[in-house]
Amino acid sequence: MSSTLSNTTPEIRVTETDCFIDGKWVPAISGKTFATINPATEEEITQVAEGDAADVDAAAKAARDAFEDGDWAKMDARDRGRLLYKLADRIEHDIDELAALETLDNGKPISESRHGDLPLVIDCLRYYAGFADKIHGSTVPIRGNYLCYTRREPIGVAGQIIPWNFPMLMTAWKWSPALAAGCTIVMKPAEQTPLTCLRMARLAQEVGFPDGVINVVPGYGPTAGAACVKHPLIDKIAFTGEHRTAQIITRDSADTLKRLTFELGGKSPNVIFADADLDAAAMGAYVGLFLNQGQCCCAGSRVFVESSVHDEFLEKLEKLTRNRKVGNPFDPNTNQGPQVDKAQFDKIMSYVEKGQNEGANCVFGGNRVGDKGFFIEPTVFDNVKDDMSIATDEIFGPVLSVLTFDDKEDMIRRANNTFYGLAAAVWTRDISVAHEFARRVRAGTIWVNCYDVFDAAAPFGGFKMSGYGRELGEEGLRAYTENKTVTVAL
Ligand code: TXE
Repeated sequence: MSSTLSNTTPEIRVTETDCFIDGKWVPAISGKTFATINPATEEEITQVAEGDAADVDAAAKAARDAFEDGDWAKMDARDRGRLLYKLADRIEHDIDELAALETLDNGKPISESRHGDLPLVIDCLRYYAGFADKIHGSTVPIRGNYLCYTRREPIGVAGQIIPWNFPMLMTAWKWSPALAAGCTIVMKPAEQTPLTCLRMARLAQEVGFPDGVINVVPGYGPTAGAACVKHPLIDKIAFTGEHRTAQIITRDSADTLKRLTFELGGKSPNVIFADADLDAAAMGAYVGLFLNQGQCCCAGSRVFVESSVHDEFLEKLEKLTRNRKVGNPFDPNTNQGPQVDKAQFDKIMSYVEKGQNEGANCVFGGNRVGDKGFFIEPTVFDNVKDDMSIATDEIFGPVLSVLTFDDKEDMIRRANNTFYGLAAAVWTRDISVAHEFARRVRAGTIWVNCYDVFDAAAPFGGFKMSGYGRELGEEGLRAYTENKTVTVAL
């Protein structure tokens, strides 16, 4: 591992810091603001409007009006799709600037925001743009002399609450299906990373989305977020974040019986059989955990290796980890930037300590990098046991746990021995073992001989405490629609 902390941050234009409500950029009604921090330097980037219940109320009313009445309600589905295509084109035009803004606010390496996140953002918008005029109902052959048909209608006003790990991509995952379906939006971006979501709202305004269709209220979860969850004019909450927050949202939404979709955390097993291509598997374990500083809901944080190839595998993994460049996220050669904030940094370091105290063997990393910015060495623990906290809890940082197995049955039982069920992967040349694993492991996504392969067309979401509902694909679109049955006497 090497580090490049000495490089400086380039000049980046930060122009959107207010709430965006009903097509206007407005300060929070309370006049309050909060700081968003550059995690690489710990310096304030700018102050941002701190919206709360009053701002959410204004946003919800604007979204309701836009949904019930006005240009959006009257717009043909195909024209909604055209607006989504235009937004995708506009983002593509500004891709370098948007990638830099994302890296500034979140800390992820510029190579990832420019060549990973942003292309997926654009792809997602285009995928759903094409769906806007293909949302069909069906005719239903009921008894008697009737014509019966169904209509897929937009669910209404969608409240969308997103985390900080993929700020623009989560915005795209939420906006694209909602807008294609004809919903309007009140979005609450994460308090750590509000800037790219606000810029996307500016671009949406510039390409012609009518006022009130997209509203963004930056602020904190228990105030602005909770206000979205409780607001009677909001029909649905789509949330990505921690399962404990989802439990609060479930309770808070009971009075208004909101439709809920949740994409939550994970402790995903990444299983390597002795017959696997070990170079590919080591790379899959390395990328599957360290991508985005380990801040991925689907991170392969439990790497199970068949005992007979443990030493060979570990050697390959260590070699990859040793070459990982940690440092200034604006250096195009950097592989790993800082964690998003001090709270996450402290949480991760406490797990490193727990791993050591519980008897796991730290074979690589385990320390802070430098003394400014929230940088942590890529860390590998070997000899991890199933009941250690580093093997049970979501760490959400660059801490990889290696466990061993000898028996397939036992491994599948252990892979499933978690209350999460977001993703899992298996590395083997045996097609039967691969498909058996895919069938028996209870997770929303299974990767075979690959990891972190995402596509706007492939549904994503969790079993068990990793959430419910799916994002992306046709299922992601359906989550923004209601089914209406119409029966006509003939
Ligand atoms: O999550 P929160 P945090 C996990 C990860 C991480 C931990 C804590 O393990 O270490 O969660 O991160 C808003 N009503 N994941 O604290 O609190 C909040 O403002 C309504 C997994 O950031 O869930 C933010 O916009 N909203 C994960 C969003 O919820 C509320 C991604 C997420 O914040 C709220 C992030 C409330 N009462 C963290 N409280 C993943 N699945 O990808 C907070 N929020």
